Amino acid sequence: MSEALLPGIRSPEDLRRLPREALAQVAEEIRAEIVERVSRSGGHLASSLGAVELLVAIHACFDTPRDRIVLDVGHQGYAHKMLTGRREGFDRIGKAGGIAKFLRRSESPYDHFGAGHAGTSISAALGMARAMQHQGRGHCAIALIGDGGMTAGMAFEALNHAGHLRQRNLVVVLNDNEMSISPNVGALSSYLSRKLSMPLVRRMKGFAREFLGSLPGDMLHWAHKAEESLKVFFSPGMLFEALSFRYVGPIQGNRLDVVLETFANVRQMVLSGEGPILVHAVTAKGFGYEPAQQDPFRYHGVGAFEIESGAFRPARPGPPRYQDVFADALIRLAREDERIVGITAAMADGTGLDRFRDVFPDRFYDVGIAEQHAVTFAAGLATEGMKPVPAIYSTFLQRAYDQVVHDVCLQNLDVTFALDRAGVVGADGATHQGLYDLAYLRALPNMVVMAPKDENELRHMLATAIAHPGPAALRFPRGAGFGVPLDPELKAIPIGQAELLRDGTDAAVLAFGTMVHPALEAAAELAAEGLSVAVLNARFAKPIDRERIAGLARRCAALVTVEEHSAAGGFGSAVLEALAAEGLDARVRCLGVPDALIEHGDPAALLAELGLDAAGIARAVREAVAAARGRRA
Ligand SMILES: Cc1ncc(C[n+]2csc(CCOP(=O)(O)OP(=O)(O)O)c2C)c(N)n1
Repeated sequence: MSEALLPGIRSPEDLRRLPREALAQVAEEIRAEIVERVSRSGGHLASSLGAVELLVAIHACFDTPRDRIVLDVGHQGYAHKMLTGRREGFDRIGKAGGIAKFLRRSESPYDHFGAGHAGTSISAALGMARAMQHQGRGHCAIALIGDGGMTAGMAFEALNHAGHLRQRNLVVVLNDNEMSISPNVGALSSYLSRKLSMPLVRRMKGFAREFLGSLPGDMLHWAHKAEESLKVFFSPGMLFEALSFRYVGPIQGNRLDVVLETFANVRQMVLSGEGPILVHAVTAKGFGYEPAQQDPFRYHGVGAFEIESGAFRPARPGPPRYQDVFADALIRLAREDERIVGITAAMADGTGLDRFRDVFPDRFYDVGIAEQHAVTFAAGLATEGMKPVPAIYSTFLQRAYDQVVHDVCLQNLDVTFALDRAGVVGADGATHQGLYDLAYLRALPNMVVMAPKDENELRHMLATAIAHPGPAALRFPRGAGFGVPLDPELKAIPIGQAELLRDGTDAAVLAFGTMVHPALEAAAELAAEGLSVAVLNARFAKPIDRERIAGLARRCAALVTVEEHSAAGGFGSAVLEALAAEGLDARVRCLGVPDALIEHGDPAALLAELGLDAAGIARAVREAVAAARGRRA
């Protein structure tokens, strides 16, 4: 290969200065660099590899950043990051102080819209396109969305609206690789692939062209029209044309010559007011790196690996992950109760529900990236006496809030929400932190909200939530448990009952979920200093164990609440409300996450920085006791 070109590209302007023939080399260099850097630091590999040509071509053909590019989720955007001056940042992607794994407006003037959650790109791009129209600017907005992202309700809502507006300066690029994280689901996805794979379609199109081409000259105009209609009828375009989009495709999205030509034409179409346009690009997830292309599911999000063989570093043996303990407990309960069904919104692997699917394929539902539908679908199942368990990350349930309120809680339906990744998530950063679920669930009528102190209690809480006849949510963190022994039997815990793990008289730590074990450590440390500190495993954030908490408030000079959640509206707030209702004038310090964005970084380091570890809890108790003694003196 001739001299490397990528180091000379600091922005898309540099890319556009290169001759077209050089762009294939740029794409190759980007691909090699993605593989090389991700092999060291981890990240979203397969999606980013599949989108290299699309991103090179979009930046080469459009006038970015004046033309806006909006990436759905942002996980496929490494080529975009490399073309926009962030190559060096890859050494610290997802690490403290480094660049984000997703998109952030604060990171680059080329990230026009922050992303991390799927399905938002078309709405945002439509808003931008509309704003440009209002302001008399002649540029366009381009949304790049995967076929997985397209299963989100929002994407359809946006297509519907864009078609209604006939938004001339909007381009939607559908990156169709038939994969979400696992194989994509849904009628749209099968429609697209069915249409594409029909051999008849290909033959019909060829035949039509020949036949119509042989017609006399004055019929040529009609011939073209007829060919267009036939093409649209037999291609996936019919659907999008019905929504008032001009359909371009299907094109081979990993053929750089093809995508360059297509986007150059599309830009001309936009300039002559022919939008909205949908470009249907068929790509291969993991393209160009054999192991990822062979197994795109395994290489969706990866840790470090060896480039030559594709082999991952062997996982260090350790305690089981919460998600696996959850799934195994659910399988066990489902064996005894046929009413139990598992639901995931495109996260079968992440939530552990793939294990459930293997045992109960008929009682497992992957609804696509459609959290809202997942919740109301669960509500519908519950009305007929089933016991649905939607397993959804804390951060993604945010999208289905009205469904939780209106469809589940107001009707007091028997739905068990398993909220995985609740707490600080680490490398995925601000968009994925599970820090708000207590606040948004605690306010709801009929809802029970709990969190286990460890993986063993998680199993009992799952049994509790499923036995409870109304809505219940249990939140648990990402990653491995504590390695505690697992009880042979699963027992329901009385709703609202906390557990006093250690008695004390100087102070009490009211700990919630993941903070219980650090609180016990802190109490042991403080005992060595002569302080007698009680530790309560609160278990429930709604209803809280008012009686026990009031008792501790009466006995101890200082109370400290601690939770891996936003301090505003969380468990500590519930304690303050309860004490106020009891008329108790207790001194309470609430430890939690402050009202600020929590960025990516190592979870343990982040928690320590936030004072949410044994040392931080001990410090807070010392201060609280000193303040209380000062007050008494
Ligand atoms: C609302 C929401 N739910 C779930 C996810 C988790 N997630 C991240 S990427 C992804 C799959 C996206 O598939 P697709 O859009 O087809 O892109 P591809 O990776 O195939 O290129 C999912 C489910 C998310 N980011 N947002």
